[in-house]
This record gives sequence, structure tokens and C-alpha cells, in this order.
Amino acid sequence: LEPTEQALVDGIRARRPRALARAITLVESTRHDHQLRATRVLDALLAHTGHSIRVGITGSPGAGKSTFIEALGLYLIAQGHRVAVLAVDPTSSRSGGSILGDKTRMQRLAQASNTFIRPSPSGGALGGVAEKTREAMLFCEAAGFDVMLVETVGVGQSETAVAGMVDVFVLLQMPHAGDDLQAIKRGIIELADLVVITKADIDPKAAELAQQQFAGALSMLRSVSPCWRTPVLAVSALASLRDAARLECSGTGTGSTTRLAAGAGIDEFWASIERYREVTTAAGELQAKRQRQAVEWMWTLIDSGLRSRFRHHPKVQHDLESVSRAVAAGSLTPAAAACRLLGHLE
Ligand SMILES: Nc1nc2c(ncn2[C@@H]2O[C@H](COP(=O)(O)OP(=O)(O)O)[C@@H](O)[C@H]2O)c(=O)[nH]1
Ligand SMILES: [Mg+2]
Repeated sequence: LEPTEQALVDGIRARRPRALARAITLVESTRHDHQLRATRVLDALLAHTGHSIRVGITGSPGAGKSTFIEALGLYLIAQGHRVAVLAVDPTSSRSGGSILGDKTRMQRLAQASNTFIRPSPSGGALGGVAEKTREAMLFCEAAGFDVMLVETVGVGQSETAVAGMVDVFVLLQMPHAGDDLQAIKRGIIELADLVVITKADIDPKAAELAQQQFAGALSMLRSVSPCWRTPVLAVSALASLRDAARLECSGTGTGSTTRLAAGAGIDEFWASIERYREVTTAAGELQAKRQRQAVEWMWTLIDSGLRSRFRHHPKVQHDLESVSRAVAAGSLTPAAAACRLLGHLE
């Protein structure tokens, strides 16, 4: 390792947030030399990764993800956890707005100690963004964070990408039938290890109804795991945040943290996550899942590496335009064209 790389490794091991942020910036860089350095730093830290519970959180825009993550994060650090929040947002590179919105929304969590919040890397295709988030997650683990929350907005393939990098995948849903049906139709519900009906404070009856509808829909699906049935919980993140603020003001201290979310469902949610970890660990499923994810990740990297090598190959660059034109004009079949271009790699 070069001295600057060693400094990053040491800084992360010493849990210095700036070293962690710098390493993640390195991994997010598109520069080839930065990529190589990031890889060396990550290799040096690999033995210190994997010791967190990785939780993926998805839901449509406005479902309450940011508010939920803030409430959950504050609840967890009050219990002595160290919480890192990462985001995979395929829309952020275009709008840029959602990052800012989330950072201001999670202000209290951002200011707390023992937390680290990183918005989605901008630019590039979802595959690239997801890859960088996965590596950022390993850096966070090496920096001693024991809870990883990976947020993704429910757009396109981002749910699948995040479900493929976490231990437990959580779907957040507002208590409205139309919204519920959407998730069921889009197949997201099949990825969920846990479903949370959000904003239960607005209309507790509607939340309960949504809970029943979801439980009904889930009971008709084949369970992914023989030892786990996806529970459906109702949570009010806002009520939890209000309780937390009240406790802070009255200065009751950490002794009352278990009452922090009483009635708001955050405590019940976390108990479910811990039960999930226990049950799947005992059955050997969690380890198997991580092994599977690691091999899939390798293949993702091979695919993107091959694609990049292909695109940058001088002969491909030379031929690509004329071959594309011939395909468009119908004078060359797509199959023959692909065959000719791929032949350049040999
Ligand atoms: N009443 C109520 N409103 C909530 C709750 N959680 C979120 N909201 C509101 O719903 C809106 C969207 O929440 P946000 O966390 O930004 O959703 P995201 O787009 O999924 O991240 C905001 O106006 C929140 O204040 C809740 O538990 N109760
Ligand atoms: Mg948000």
C-alpha cells in the first residue's frame, strides 16, 4: 500500500469519519487510478467487514422512508448502536433535489454522533451506483458501524439491486389501497422480508386494514424461506420522533430509551429485524445468502468489466459506427454484427 492508502486504512480502522468519507469518494470516482487505489484499500480492510446487520429499505417517493430512517436511526443510537445510512437513488443524478431534501429531513440523525449518512453517488447507470454503494457499505463496516441502512427509492430496478446486497429487505407502504396494489403488481412484495405500513398515526383504522390486506396478499405467495414468514407491521415514525424529542427535552436520559418508541412501532420493528437475524442465522440461511450475493456481485463486476473493455477496445471503437449503420439499414443482421464486434476481443 502507498502511504496515502495506508492512511485511509488506518483512519477507517480508527473510526475517523473523514477517512471513511474520503475512501467512499475514491470508490465513487470514475478515474481508473482512483478505482485501483480504492480496490487496494478495500482489500486491506476486507477482514474487518461483514459484522453489521444490513437492512435495505424501499418504498415509493413520499412513502416515509427518510422519516422512518431518521426515527429508526435515533432509536438505534440511543441503544448504543452505530448506524450508517447509504442511498441508492437512480433518479438523483438527474434531479439532484432528492439528496438535499433527504439530508435536511434527516437533520437530527445527521447531527447525532455514531452515525454516518451518505447520499446516493451521482452519475452513471444504476449498476454503477449500486456497485459503489455496495463497496461503501464494506467501508462503513470496517469503520465499526454495526447497522447498515440502505435506502432506495422505488424506481425501476433499484429494489432488486439493493435486495441483492442486504441481509433483510423492508418494504414501506402508505396505508392506501391503490399504493398497496402497485407493490403487489410490480412484484416488489416478493422481495420483502418485512412490510411496514407507514404513517399509522394519521388513520390507525386504515393502517390496520392495510396490514390485513398485505398479510392476505403475502399468505398467497410462496415463502422464499422455509423458516421465515414476512410480517406486516404498522409504524408511525413521526410519533416516534416526537417521543424522542420529548424525552430529550425532559432530560430523562438513556434509561428510558426502551419507552422511546412506545406505541410508534419502531421498537417492534427492530425486534422483528433481530428475530429475522436469529432465525436465519440458526438455519444457516443468512450465511448462504451472503455467499450467494458475493458470487453474484463478482459476476456483476465481470459483466461490467467486459462491457467496458469492449467499449474501449480500439478496433471496436473503429468499427462500431459503420457496423451500427449497416444494422440499422438492414444490410447486416444484428447477430452477424454482434459476432464481428465481439470477435475483436479475442
Ligand atoms: N403523519 C405522518 N407523516 C409522516 C410520517 N412519516 C413521514 N411522514 C410525512 O410524509 C412525507 C414524506 O415523508 P418522507 O420521509 O420524506 O418520504 P420518502 O420520500 O419516502 O423519503 C413528509 O411530509 C413526512 O413528514 C408519519 O409517521 N406520520
Ligand atoms: Mg426520502
